[in-house]
Amino acid sequence: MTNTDSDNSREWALQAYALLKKRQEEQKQELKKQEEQKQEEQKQEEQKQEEQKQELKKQEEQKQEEQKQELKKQELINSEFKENIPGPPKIISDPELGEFDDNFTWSAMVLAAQGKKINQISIDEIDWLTKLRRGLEETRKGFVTELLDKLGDDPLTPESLDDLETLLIRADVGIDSTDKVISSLRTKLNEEVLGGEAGIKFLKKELKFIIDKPIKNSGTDLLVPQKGKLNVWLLVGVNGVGKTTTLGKLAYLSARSNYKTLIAAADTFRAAAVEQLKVWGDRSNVDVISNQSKNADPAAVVFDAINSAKKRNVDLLLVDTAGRLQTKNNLMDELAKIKKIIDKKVPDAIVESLLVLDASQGQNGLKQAKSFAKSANLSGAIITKLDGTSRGGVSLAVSEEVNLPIRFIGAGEGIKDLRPFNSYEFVEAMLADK
Ligand SMILES: Nc1nc2c(ncn2[C@@H]2O[C@H](COP(=O)(O)OP(=O)(O)OP(=O)(O)O)[C@@H](O)[C@H]2O)c(=O)[nH]1
Ligand SMILES: [Mg+2]
Repeated sequence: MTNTDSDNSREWALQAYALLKKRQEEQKQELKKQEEQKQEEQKQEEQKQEEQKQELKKQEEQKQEEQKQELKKQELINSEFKENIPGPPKIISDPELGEFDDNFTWSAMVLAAQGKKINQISIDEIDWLTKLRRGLEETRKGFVTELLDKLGDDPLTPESLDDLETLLIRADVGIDSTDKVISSLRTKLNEEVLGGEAGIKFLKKELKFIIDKPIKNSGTDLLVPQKGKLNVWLLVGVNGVGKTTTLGKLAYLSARSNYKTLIAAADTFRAAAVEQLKVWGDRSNVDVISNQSKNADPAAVVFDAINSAKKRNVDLLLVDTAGRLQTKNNLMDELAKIKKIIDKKVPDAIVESLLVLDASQGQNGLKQAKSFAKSANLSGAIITKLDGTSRGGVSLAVSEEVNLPIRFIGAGEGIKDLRPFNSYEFVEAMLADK
């Protein structure tokens, strides 16, 4: 090998090395590039994954947001619905505590006699009993006062029984009830001597017995809506006796006792009836279902009211009915139609047909009761306008001759002037000695 060869060889080797180096370098670069590319791809992949993750997260968040919105919407709907559900009645101020007078003492004693403790007595109760006692003053005047005057402290005699008979009839107690009471007294007199006070005590017991009989027969001492069922109370009676007013007071009493209450304005005969009811509904925060169109069918109003009552889980649906129609037959047909709708739509509803009677109509009221009882399948009576009438005794005639349990009594035009009937309080107020 010549130098030149060797020089050439060296040169070649150098070149080869250089080439290899270059190649290696290139390979390295390539590898680096690949690596970088790989990293880049990986990065991109990671980024993509990240993006996907973000996207998924976003979607998830969006979904959650949508769900939240939906929930909010639902809550809003619910709250709107709740707003539509009759709420508690507006606060109606408590009556002021009056003087410590005769009315107060009498009322407190009546409550105590029924087992009430001092800390259980409310101003409302005192106020009511005072009203009842005052209301029955006229009935009492022509009766107890005269009786006590006649009797004095002397024992009862057969003659004083004749006087008592006349007084009872005059107070509209009715012939049947009067006969019953007088004959019991007569029997009693045959057994023992009765002084004036003992006579009054015995009389109270007898009157209470007469009033209590239909109540006991009905199996329910106090009429209240049954929870978990739809209770429908129809208020029926001739015009002007106080159906709508009584319904307003009942709506207040019911809402105040936490029953979900609704009113059906089924008196479509009298144009102003719906407005009158709405005023009462507003006072007690109870909704009124009505149909303002002319000649609306009362049964159709009841149909709508039942649908509404079911939707809102109502406990008590109060139905106002017309008192005057073209004929009495129309009135009875209409009531029958309303009842049919109720039976068909809610067969398990508890239906009460309550006859509203104006005490001041005396014997006329009794006639109405008899005629309604024949055709309207009544389950109870409500006596109104006991304030300021001398005919409160008609309550006894209704119990004895029509066999209707008295469920509520009204003694005034105010929202609180209606109470569940309490025979003890009624008889005590009717025969209070002052
Ligand atoms: N003093 C007194 N007035 C009452 C009582 N209840 C109702 N009234 C009055 O009696 C009048 C007639 O009452 P409404 O409730 O409209 O009688 P209604 O039976 O619905 O009458 P119609 O719808 O025409 O059949 C109104 O002026 C009432 O304020 C009560 O207990 N005492
Ligand atoms: Mg009315």
